[in-house]
Amino acid sequence: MMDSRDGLQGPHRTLDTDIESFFNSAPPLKDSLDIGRKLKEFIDRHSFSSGNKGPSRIVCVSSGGTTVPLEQRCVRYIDNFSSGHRGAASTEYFVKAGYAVVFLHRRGTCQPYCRSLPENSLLECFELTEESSVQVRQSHSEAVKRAIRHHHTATEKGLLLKLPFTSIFEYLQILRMVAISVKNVGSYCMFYLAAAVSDFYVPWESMAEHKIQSASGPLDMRLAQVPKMLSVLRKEWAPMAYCISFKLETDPKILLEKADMALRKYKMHVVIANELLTRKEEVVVVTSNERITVHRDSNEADADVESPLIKLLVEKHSAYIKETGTSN
Ligand code: 9Z3
Repeated sequence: MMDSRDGLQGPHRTLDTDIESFFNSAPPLKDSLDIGRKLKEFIDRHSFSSGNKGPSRIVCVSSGGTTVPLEQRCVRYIDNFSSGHRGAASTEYFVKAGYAVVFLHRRGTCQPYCRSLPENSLLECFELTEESSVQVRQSHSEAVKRAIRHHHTATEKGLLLKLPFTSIFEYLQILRMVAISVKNVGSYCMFYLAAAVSDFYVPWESMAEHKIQSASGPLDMRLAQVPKMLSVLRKEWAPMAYCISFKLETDPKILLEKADMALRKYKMHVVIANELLTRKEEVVVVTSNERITVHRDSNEADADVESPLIKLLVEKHSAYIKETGTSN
C-alpha cells in the first residue's frame, strides 16, 4: 500500500518519517489546550499593530535540558548539565530590548530576574519579625526589590509567557506549537534555542511501562536518535522566523567546524558556538560570512556575556527584518 509520503525521496523521506513517528508515538501533552490558549492570547496581543507602533518582535527562548524517561511510569530518566542560566539571562536582555518572550524552560531551572538571588531564596532572603510577620532581610533587600520590580514590569506589560517542560517529548511538542502559532508573525519572530536537547531517547512504544527491576541483572538499552527538528522548524513550521541555535562542545578543536556544519545543514541564520567550561565567559557568533567572538565584560563583577550577545543579535535581527522587506 502506498502512503501519502511516497512522493518523498532519499534523506527527506527518512527525516520526515522519523519526525512524524516521533510525534505520533509521543505521549500526549497534558496541558495542550491550556498552552494553546495562552500562546494564542500572547501572540494575538503582540502580532497585531498596536497604535502606530507596529507589530512587536517576539522571541522564543528555549532554556535548560530535556530529560529522557526510561520508564513510561517514570522513576528514572537521563538528564544533562544545563542550569538554564543562559536562557534566563538572555530573556531579561530580550525584554529590555522590547521583545515579547516565550520562555520555554525546563521546570525547576534558572528563572529570569532570579539569577542574583541565593539558591534557597525564600529561606535566605526573608526573616520573621518579633510580631511573626515576614520581612526581607536587610542584606538581600536590594536584590529582592530589583528582582520583583523587573519581573513585575515584564509581566504587567505582558512581555513574558513562561511555558515549562521536562521531557524531550514535552519540549518538542511545545516547540512545535509555538513555532506553528508564530508563523504569521513572519520575520518579526526569532527562535533562540539555548536548551540542551537530548540527542538520544527511548521511543515511547518500546519503553518499559513499569519500574525497571534491578533483579533482572545489568541493563541493556538501545537509544534511538532524536530527529533533528531544526530543519523542519526552518522549512515548515516558521519559515520566515530568524533562527538562532547553539552548538556546545567540550573539545575546542572541533567547535567552530561543528557550528559551521550546523549553520549549513539546518539553514540557521546564526549558530552560537560555546564550550562547556568557558560558556559564561565567551561565545562565538557564527553566520555564513563571519565569526564574532563575544566576551563578558571582565571589569564588571555582575556583567554577563548575554548582555553584549543579545545586543548583537538584536542588531542582526533588525537587519534581517529590513532585508525581508517587512520593516515598518
Ligand atoms: C547551549 O549550548 C547553551 O549555551 C548551554 C547553556 C546549554 C551550554 P546553561 O543552561 O548552559 O546556562 O547551564 N545550548 C545548546 C546545546 C545543544 O544541545 N545544542 C545542540 C548540539 O550541540 C544543537 S540543538 O548538537
